[in-house]
Amino acid sequence: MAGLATSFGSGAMTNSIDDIADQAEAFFVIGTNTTQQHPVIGMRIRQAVRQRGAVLIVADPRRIDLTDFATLHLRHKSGTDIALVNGLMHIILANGWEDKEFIAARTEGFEDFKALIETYTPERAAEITGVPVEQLQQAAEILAVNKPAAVLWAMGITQHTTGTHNVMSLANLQMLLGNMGVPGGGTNPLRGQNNVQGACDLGGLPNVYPGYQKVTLPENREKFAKAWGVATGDGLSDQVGLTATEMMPAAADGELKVLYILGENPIMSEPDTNHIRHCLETCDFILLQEIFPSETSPYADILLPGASFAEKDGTFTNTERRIQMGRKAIKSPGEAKPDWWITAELAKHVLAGGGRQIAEATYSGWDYENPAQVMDEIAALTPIYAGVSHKRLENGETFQWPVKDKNHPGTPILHVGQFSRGLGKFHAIDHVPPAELPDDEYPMLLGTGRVLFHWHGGEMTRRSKGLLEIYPHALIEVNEDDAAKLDLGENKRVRVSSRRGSIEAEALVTDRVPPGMVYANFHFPEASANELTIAALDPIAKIPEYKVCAVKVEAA
Ligand SMILES: Nc1nc2c(c(=O)[nH]1)N[C@H]1C(S)=C(S)[C@@H](COP(=O)(O)OP(=O)(O)OC[C@H]3O[C@@H](n4cnc5c(=O)[nH]c(N)nc54)[C@H](O)[C@@H]3O)O[C@H]1N2
Ligand SMILES: Nc1nc2c(c(=O)[nH]1)N[C@H]1C(S)=C(S)[C@@H](COP(=O)(O)OP(=O)(O)OC[C@H]3O[C@@H](n4cnc5c(=O)[nH]c(N)nc54)[C@H](O)[C@@H]3O)O[C@H]1N2
Ligand SMILES: [Mo]
Repeated sequence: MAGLATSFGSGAMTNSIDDIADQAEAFFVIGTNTTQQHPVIGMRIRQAVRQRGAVLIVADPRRIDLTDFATLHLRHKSGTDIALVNGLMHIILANGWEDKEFIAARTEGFEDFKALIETYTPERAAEITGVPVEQLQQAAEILAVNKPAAVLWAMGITQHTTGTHNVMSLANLQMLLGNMGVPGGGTNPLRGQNNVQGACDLGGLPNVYPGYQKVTLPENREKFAKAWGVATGDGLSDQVGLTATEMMPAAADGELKVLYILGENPIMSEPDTNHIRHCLETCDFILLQEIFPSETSPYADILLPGASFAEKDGTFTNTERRIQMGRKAIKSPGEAKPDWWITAELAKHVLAGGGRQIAEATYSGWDYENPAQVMDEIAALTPIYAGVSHKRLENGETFQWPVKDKNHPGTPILHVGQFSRGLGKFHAIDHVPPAELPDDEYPMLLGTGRVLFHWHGGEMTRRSKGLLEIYPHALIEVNEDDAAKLDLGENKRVRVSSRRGSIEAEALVTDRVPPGMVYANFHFPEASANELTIAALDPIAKIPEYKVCAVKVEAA
């Protein structure tokens, strides 16, 4: 789901956690609830502010915990990040605060970009975002004075129909300020799942082979066909495949007949649950590989038991591109097997069933004995992982990709001296409103996300007694003014409805959300935010607009 392609190639942090934490003079934290969702990084930011006086700007519609440590909280309306950042860049340019040397030497497309930015006067930006002009001025000045500044973001930026453009705007900002390729700066998407970075790196995306090698390039297809023993003529497809969010409607249309779902719980995590139920019911055959029976299992024809992280060896690649060893600590229950083993067995059976054989292959042909062999194959075919082996990791080495060869130490900062595409490109990006905004019928804005105590669909965390004691059921954040208007009374139950569905839960009456906004999570099946969300997708990354839709809120 992640894997946002930016103008810098892959969607990865350009810098390391250490160098940002130790060397950023300022942090621009936009759309990441860092202390709750990336607590280690959140703690490092708090320390940088408290212990060495780093300046923190938070841009978030909600008053998240980090705002207590911030010099400035820009509380813009959800879905107006482009207008916000364009407004800041307008002020930077108007004052001559841009890094002229960096722009001349390292970038292109500046003139077109500048022409668009000129139209985002502070007044216009304030009008769209709801942030006062004085705060925009103050934020621009903080970024101009405090160099380097690191920009950090997460799902508050990407989960929009303008997600890719939101990211490009932040890249524009960092190039304008000359904050790229230096310690303490950079564009830093905080990746979510422990190994989402690794999954994207190794081809868990519909358009690339491992290491972001495009499937549309004939030389890449040839290389992998040869290595994998795909018979000539058979060939590897030159077509870009479907994203998870495109597969669901394709299943409902009958275009897609079989779904192999591995480590995902779409009934809880995909947008518009009613629609997802329909998609899964329509699909001919569903194979689900899980560590628990989940809300999705009733839709599966076959459930394959996977071994959990603690029951297998392998690597995780974390948010700062760091490749780390995970080791088997306990035995798997029952018949559970590591995912790599199940997938390899499945592949062998599919090949045999189709009467096909693997031609002479440079690599295994699925006969792996252990995950170290899988990594050897990865290294041989994936330039950014070329120097990675379990042996090096077992010897205590630790590295961030690209790791160019067996002696290469890895790469803590990307784009030092040069961007991967040569010159960094400025993009002229206009504000476009979210797909569905409040109206008379559904007058409030719903945002969705997570809480510290639970993990996504809650399959894992709802099995923990301790966590359930602290956070036993869904809570929906409702502003104090709205709660008073709704006359919620003692039991504080609310019904929240959208054009797609309806949920009932207890309200958390708070000033964390502004008036007119409610915030729900998707940790509990009896009141999951995704009953309400809209399956409107970013046209480039195909990520859903989880962060904005229109709802009506009533006392229940
Ligand atoms: N405890 C816990 N930790 C997790 C996870 C979990 O489920 N539980 N999940 C992991 C995963 S996979 C991910 S992707 C990350 C997600 O980490 P985050 O993205 O930090 O978490 P979210 O709660 O989705 O939302 C982030 C913030 O975006 C803000 N926001 C909403 N709309 C907008 C907007 O229009 N603009 C801006 N600028 N901000 C907006 C929200 O108020 C919220 O504070 O967390 C990871 N860490
Ligand atoms: N409304 C709303 N919806 C969202 C989001 C949001 O902010 N708002 N965020 C989105 C984001 S960023 C994400 S990442 C998704 C996450 O959505 P999912 O990926 O669906 O959620 P998870 O709970 O992380 O993982 C799914 C399942 O994997 C299983 N599992 C765990 N370990 C293993 C393993 O080793 N092997 C196998 N085979 N299975 C395993 C777990 O039991 C769990 O049921 O949710 C998305 N959905
Ligand atoms: Mo995520």
